[in-house]
Amino acid sequence: MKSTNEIFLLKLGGSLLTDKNQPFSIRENVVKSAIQQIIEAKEKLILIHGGGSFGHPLAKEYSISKGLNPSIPNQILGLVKTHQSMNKFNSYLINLFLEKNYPALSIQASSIFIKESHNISTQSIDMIETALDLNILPILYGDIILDKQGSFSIISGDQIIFELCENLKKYNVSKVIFTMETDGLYINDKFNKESLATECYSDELESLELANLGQKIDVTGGIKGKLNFIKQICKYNIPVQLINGLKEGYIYKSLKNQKINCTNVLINK
Ligand code: IP8
Repeated sequence: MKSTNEIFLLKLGGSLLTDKNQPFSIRENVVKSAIQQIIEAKEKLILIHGGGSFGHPLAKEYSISKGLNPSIPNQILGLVKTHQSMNKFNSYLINLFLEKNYPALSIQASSIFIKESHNISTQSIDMIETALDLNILPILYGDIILDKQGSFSIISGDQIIFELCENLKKYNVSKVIFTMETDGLYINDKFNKESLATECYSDELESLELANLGQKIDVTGGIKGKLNFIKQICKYNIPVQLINGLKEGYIYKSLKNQKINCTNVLINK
């Protein structure tokens, strides 16, 4: 049985919730089903969602992830527009929770995290933990991040998850769940056929021969970047599960630790 200070971190991928190739398009049924499953599971968690078609196209247009570049026209305006677009997407999700009388609280990564060169810091972990104490569901999302050295970039949902794993004090993360559009990681097996990696150890992640990496717009590193974060998360002894958010009931089952066809990343002992 889970102890009372254990939580899940659940990431709803932007490519899952939106049509990433069509700006500002929400896959309403997918979003509604995910929210329903989270409510039904009645587990303590922090929800993090990606940018999808609300974040990546704008961030790309203004080259936000590469930082301040005065030669890009209206880049600062593009920076705040990127944030506002994510804010709008996040409000859509928050409103769906509130319509179901479920207490979800939006927390803007751009307001609680700051970068200094390559280091990200936050003073707001107590606030997130106090929200959890009050049985509030904190929801964070991929966002812009300002850099003390007079620049900025993008903080992805995956990076936020890593920062939470690193900084949470009162709560232990029992599992990080990444939802995606496939059952998990597909590899080329020894017969050169694509097969699902149902279990792999964190130290094997880098050497996996991944099949079909996808071509969608992604300013935050795509699947390769994700694997890098997963490896870092595993260093905190936190198991990671990659699941298919399109399969009925999978989010609920994962939150209930029920068996599903997915990729489980195990900790090296
Ligand atoms: O989809 C990116 O977050 P991600 C957020 O988790 C923006 O990589 C603003 C592009």
